[in-house]
Amino acid sequence: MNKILIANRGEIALRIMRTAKKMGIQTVAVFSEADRDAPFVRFADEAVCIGEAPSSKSYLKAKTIIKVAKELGVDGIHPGYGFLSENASFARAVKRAGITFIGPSPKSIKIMGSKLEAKAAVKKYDVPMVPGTDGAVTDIKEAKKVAKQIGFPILVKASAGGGGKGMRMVEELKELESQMKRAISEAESSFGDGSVFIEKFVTSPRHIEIQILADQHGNTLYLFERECSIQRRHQKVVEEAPSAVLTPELRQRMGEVAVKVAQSCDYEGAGTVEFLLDDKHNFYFLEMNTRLQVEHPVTEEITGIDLVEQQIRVARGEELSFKQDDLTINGHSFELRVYAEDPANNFLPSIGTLERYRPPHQDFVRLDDGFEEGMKIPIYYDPMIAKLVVHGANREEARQRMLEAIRSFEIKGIETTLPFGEYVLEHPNFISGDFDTNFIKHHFSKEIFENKDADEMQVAAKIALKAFLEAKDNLQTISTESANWQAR
Ligand code: MV4
Repeated sequence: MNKILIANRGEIALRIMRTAKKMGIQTVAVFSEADRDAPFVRFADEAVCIGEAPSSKSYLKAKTIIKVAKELGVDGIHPGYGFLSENASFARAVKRAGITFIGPSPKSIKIMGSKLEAKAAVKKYDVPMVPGTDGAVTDIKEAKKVAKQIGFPILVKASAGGGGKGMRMVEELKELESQMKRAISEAESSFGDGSVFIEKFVTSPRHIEIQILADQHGNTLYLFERECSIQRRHQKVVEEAPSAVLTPELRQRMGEVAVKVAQSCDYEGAGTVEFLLDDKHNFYFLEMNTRLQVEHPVTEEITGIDLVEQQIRVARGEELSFKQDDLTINGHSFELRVYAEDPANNFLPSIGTLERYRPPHQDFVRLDDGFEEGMKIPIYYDPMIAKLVVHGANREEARQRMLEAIRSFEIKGIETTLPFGEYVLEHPNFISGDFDTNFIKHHFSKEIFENKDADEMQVAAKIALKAFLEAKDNLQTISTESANWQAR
């Protein structure tokens, strides 16, 4: 492979190009009009503008991208994450054009893109799954029967959904019919596939995912787990590896199950198998993501393996150069996603120019970013502006390094989630590792955030006062009161 095209933008385009260059591979960037001045465009050996800012007119234009690739004599396309990365037709079209798709086969993408096909594929591999229906449910009588058997609350999930899209919780029998109808019509309009299934609702799970790597010669390995429970409305905030709660035995069991999931669809390349882990340490297969994930750096930090390099090697047909027993966990890593969002304002996108952008310069810190001082953050794409990644000999050392990095990261001109990250990393439940996917729902309100420097009792008193005054429906008093209090 002499030249690869990166069908993506921002930090991930840069990150992929860095590895390509390290391997002596030429790089081609494709970019939209909004990204003309972006670092990834300059960093590439060649760059081609493929259209207007909206991704439907640029980063999602499969045909245009393949045409550019052919014209420039590209022999591999890396899709990054998002955009076309999990689009089986794109992977197929790339292959048909005589170009290597740096990722799994269209077949693997298709199977894992459908939760029901995924369940069917893993069926004979002894993979634990949440109690529920195997196939699509259309008949309300049958749905009621299943729901009664497994017990409420239940989730109605769209087969074509994922990452939280197309899910509905049903707490009692009398809501089931209307919720199911709604779920089906939503799935139909959002995904063009109205199939839904039912699962028991696991109340306070952790989200643990296993990184896997498979070559074309039948070798499939697991590169341990990432703990991704700290998320807000399905948007991950902090990830870490390893998880603070897995025992070596559980890690091995989950890793081996993840390998089986990958084998069930003849997977090749890098992939991620998602599990829910309940409070009794039962784990259940949720879905498989057939792409490089945003949070892959924490796995790289603890294993010392460059996942993009491995993706390229596997795509070239090479055999993996290490075995499961060669892999060990070295220390601990955290990733904080820095979003251009205002945590004090319901995480609304914060638009504007990076008037000042001075990342931390510190040992054991890796920053994957795609912007520079003076640049405008385009409103057309994901609001994530950087990934701050740290490594330490243990969890506490890594946590201290992350706090230090957050505090020395200077960003002016836009609001970011950096202070929110600091709040999370300092929270007693985060420090102890005692948290689940409800962490932010339970421990965060913008009142706490606005009063970050006050002690806990004071904050609690303020929240109580605010609730009391709101209940009295005395809005005038609230604003005056809280303003006075703040000033003291
Ligand atoms: C669940 C669940 C509880 N029980 N399934 C959300 C994203 C998608 N991958 C599946 N999701 C969930 N499925 C059952 N049977 C809870 C979630 C869930 C969740 C999962 C992972 C990380 C964060 C989450 C936040 C809310 C709900």
